[in-house]
Amino acid sequence: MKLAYVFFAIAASLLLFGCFGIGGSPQPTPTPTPTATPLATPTPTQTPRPTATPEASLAATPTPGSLAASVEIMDFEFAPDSLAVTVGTTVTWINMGSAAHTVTSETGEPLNSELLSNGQSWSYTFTEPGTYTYHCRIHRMMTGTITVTP
Ligand SMILES: [Cu+2]
Repeated sequence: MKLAYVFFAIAASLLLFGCFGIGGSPQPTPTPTPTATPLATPTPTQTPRPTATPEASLAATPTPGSLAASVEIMDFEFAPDSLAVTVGTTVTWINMGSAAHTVTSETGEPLNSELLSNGQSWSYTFTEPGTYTYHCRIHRMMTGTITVTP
């Protein structure tokens, strides 16, 4: 009777132990795998609206201080013989011909170069609007006009 009791006790403890071993030891509860947060759906890229091309920029106004123009003196003409510039423009005449020439205004006007031989140049900066006609002192048929606008 006593033996049976011991046996029972052992069996019971084994059973308990076994129970404990199998189901007792708390299995680590699986940490819930974080559900992948859905990637932010890419916002559709805005289709670039065509930028309005500024039409005014086509007519670029020359920067003050860098106004320059030139006239070539040929044998026997000014090229171009008619030139339009804005106030503040410096016009340079360059003698490309073999003969000597001048840039000379009609009486009372400011253009009055010395005699320019081949390769020499002469410049004048126009500060007043107006129409400036000129000629070559040596060859009176050589004429030119500079029109200066504000
Ligand atoms: Cu001349």
